[in-house]
Amino acid sequence: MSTRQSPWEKTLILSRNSPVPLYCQLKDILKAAIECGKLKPNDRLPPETELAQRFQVSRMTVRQALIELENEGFIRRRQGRGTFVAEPKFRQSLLRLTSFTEDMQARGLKPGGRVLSIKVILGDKDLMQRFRATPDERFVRLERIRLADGEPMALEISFLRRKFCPGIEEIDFTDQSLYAILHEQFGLELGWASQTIEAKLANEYEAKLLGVQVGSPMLLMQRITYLADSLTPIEYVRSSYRGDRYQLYVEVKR
Ligand code: 16G
Repeated sequence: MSTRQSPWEKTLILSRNSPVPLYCQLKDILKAAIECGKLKPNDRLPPETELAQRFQVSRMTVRQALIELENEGFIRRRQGRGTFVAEPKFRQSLLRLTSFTEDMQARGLKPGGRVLSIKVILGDKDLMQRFRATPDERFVRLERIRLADGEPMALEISFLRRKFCPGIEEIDFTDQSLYAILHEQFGLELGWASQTIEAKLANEYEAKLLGVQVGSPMLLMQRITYLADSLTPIEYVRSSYRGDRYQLYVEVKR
């Protein structure tokens, strides 16, 4: 363990006379160091005992500061390995009907996808209702992990109305864009979508696939996408995005 001080640590003075609690002061110092880039993504923070010593505070104070920083997504604890500065969050606009592939390309990242399963299903009551479909209609269920530069970002389960894209279950969706295939191979024009967003916690399955801790925050986005005729729903998707890596963005007018 090095005792050499990093540049961000030189001006660290916590004021004991301030009405601001010590853990808040410490949190603000670490947050400022992250925001101005003195502490970079994946930099390792010194252990709690060392921070406590350097700042002349108790371990409880350090722990409280770190818990808050973790809750706000600035740092990540990796079991047995220490505490690291988190990657900054991707900002996802809510205004346009874009695909994961387009979103990643717009950020200069390489989009990717690993297929977990793809199959045809029949007689699912929930889907029949969502699509206002008849009982004999078949759907294709596609489950994928979505990657950005090889890093897992989301788990996505898409349900498609097979009659609009017959045989789509034969396609290998590894690193392929669903929206591009719907357009290029099946001539489908997507028009608009309705979408809900809610908070959830990663379950064991999601945590394992996305490389996060069980119980870490997730954004569950559910989308029903309609064809350009405005009336025909074609896709229902449940996308579980990592809450530590995503931030939703919308501009509002008064
Ligand atoms: C996005 C969409 C999802 C769509 C997918 C297509 C959200 C919340 N979800 O992840 O509905 O199916 O993109 O991506 O935006 P692709 O064309 O890259 O396969």
